[in-house]
Amino acid sequence: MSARVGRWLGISFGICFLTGLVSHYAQNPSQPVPFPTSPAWGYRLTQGLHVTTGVAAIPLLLVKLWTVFPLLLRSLPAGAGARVREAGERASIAVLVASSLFLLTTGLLNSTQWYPWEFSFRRTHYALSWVAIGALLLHLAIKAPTIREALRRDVDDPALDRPAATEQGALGRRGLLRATWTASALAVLATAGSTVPWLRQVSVLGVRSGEGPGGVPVNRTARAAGVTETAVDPAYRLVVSSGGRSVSLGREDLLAMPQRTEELPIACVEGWSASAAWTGVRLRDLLDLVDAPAGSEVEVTSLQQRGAFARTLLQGNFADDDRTLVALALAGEPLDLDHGFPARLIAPNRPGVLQTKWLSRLEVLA
Ligand SMILES: Nc1nc2c(c(=O)[nH]1)N[C@H]1C(S)=C(S)[C@@H](COP(=O)(O)O)O[C@H]1N2
Ligand SMILES: [Mo]
Repeated sequence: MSARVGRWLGISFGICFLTGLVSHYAQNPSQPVPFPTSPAWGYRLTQGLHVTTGVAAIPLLLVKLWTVFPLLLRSLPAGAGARVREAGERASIAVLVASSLFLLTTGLLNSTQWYPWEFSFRRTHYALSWVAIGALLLHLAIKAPTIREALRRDVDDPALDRPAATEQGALGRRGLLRATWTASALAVLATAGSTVPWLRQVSVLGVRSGEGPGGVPVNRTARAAGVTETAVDPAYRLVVSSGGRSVSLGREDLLAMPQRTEELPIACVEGWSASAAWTGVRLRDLLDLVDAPAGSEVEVTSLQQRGAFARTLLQGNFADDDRTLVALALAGEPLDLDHGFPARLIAPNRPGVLQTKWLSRLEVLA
């Protein structure tokens, strides 16, 4: 049972770890190897996989723990050497279990947009993912012979059982395996809807599964960001600057520039995503107004005064990409206040947290 459930748990953890690395790197301001701007849907896919495999792992981990739990409570074997080895292995399992539970719990709460803690989610979740993956690899190395042996045998074969486990319970092993796969599949269906449009109806657990203006859900509202007045102020200006040069543009000025429409997704780290047609000014056209050199990094500032996403960094390859827009409209309608009116950033293959709304400044960094 443990080897069979563990195989899928291992696959889920592997995908979750790799896609997590992608997400962490994509959010790093400094990127020695530039994060690619193509395909535009890349981050949508990797982050959807990240959240989905994490959710799938929850029932798998619970069943896995249930099947091995009595083993962890056995008394230690006789003999100093065997005792130290066994204690060491159990300590590594304790680290694996604790870090896995931490990752799945914080990840799940995060995907429901509930952050009942003080620490930085991203940094802590990332650091512990290394702990978990290290402990997992150690565990796999130690257990490899047992796993291989167990997977070769029929699941009902009692040869590898601990002595107390041979008595048949109400639910047979095949039954429990089927129940486990079903629980995992249901958990996936219940969450994946926030990424896969036709699953929206069945996604009871998916946050942001509802529709927002233009068919795109709203994350933080203008009210929550405290911009309800500044965003509609007739004196609004977007300031674009580079070195000593600077231009200041109202929404009418932006609308008078050549407009481009791009189909680009918003892909939130929390797992939901939605693709839409955004219309606005090419960011590069704005940078050209102030003669910003190619490859310039741009500091993007929002009208929002507080919060981690009020200011973000746009790397040079994103700034120069033809599809990166200062969006003024969504799905053919003027941008909704909650989607970032009067102007917001939208770039391909970029984590949602960096798609800054309610733009006030674009400042080219030297
Ligand atoms: N100024 C500002 N921009 C922001 C945010 C924010 O809190 N403040 N949230 C970001 C996050 S986390 C996401 S997922 C997207 C969501 O955009 P939407 O609400 O238009 O769907 O906006 C991003 N832009
Ligand atoms: Mo987000």
